[in-house]
Amino acid sequence: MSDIAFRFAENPILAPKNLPPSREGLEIACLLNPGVFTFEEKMWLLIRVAERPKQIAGIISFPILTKDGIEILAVDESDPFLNATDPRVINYKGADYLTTLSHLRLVCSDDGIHFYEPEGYPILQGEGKDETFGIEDCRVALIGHTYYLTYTAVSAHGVGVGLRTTTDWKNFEHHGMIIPPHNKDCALFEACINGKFYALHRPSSVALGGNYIWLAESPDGIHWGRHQCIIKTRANLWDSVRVGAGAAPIKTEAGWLEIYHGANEKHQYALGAFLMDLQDPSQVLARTEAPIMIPQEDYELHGFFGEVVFTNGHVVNGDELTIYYGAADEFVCGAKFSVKEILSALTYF
Ligand code: MAN
Repeated sequence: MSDIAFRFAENPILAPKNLPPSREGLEIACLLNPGVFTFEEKMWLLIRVAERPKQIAGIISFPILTKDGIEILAVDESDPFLNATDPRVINYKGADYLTTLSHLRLVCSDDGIHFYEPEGYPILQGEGKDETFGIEDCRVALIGHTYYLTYTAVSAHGVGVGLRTTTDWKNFEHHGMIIPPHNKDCALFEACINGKFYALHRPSSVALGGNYIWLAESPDGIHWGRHQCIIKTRANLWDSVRVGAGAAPIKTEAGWLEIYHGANEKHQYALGAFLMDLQDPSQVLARTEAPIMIPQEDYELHGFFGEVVFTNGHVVNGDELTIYYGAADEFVCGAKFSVKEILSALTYF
């Protein structure tokens, strides 16, 4: 099976070995799922950097943030109270922990392919009691002159959506958790519609309902209401178990085009697209049946968590859509699409 993505020949463009860990004693396990924006005529990525302590044979150790800094928890691999079958999450004595602690790191580039860490910009770390297991998968939306950062805030309280805003990438205003657990994959529209802000987000439901994409409205981009479920999983298809929004919807003449990820029972992550009405985005007009991108390259099939392509950042230049994506939960990669080709792959309802 092939797809309609044109992957960068240089992929992966960033791997864990390309960045230094944020502090001594930690190693970078994964670089993944960057937010993307342009600023001062450069292309920028806000990368999720997932770190863990250097592992010692027979012991599983993982970091959490406390108000005094990083604390390392260590459990013997043979401990009967430990379940470590998923490389991303462990369960110990009935409580879930992440095996890695993620922060967000800025890198920039002149050509969109070769990225470096600029001097004088901060690392974005989890802060406060709702971010003790880290912050992840940040979408960046430019609304007016302000960048809105919507990211996954993780702690023992659950997984919710945090918001910070900035205009200069050096000073950040913290708005706390804007959508409480369990919720992630929050992408803001980059324009108001009839005076209102809009966002896509993804609550997770264990019993009734499912991992569906919802739309919300806001008067100010901070307080959200009028939530409506707009995209569900589809039985027996590539997006049968969970779906979640990518980056900000792309405004086209046909409607708001959203690139989203879907996963099946085998936790294989692929990308698809759907189209919302320009004036009333709660009206979904069309959706792709087949994925527009599936894991197929070695760096997408094999890594920290294989068979994953996941995007939450892109730039649009006329018909050219450049997505940056996490491959196998370990590498940052790039791919180009034709917006027209995605639009013609849609099936209208
Ligand atoms: C899932 C995966 C992980 C992530 C956690 C918390 O288990 O997406 O990569 O760290 O959720 O968001």
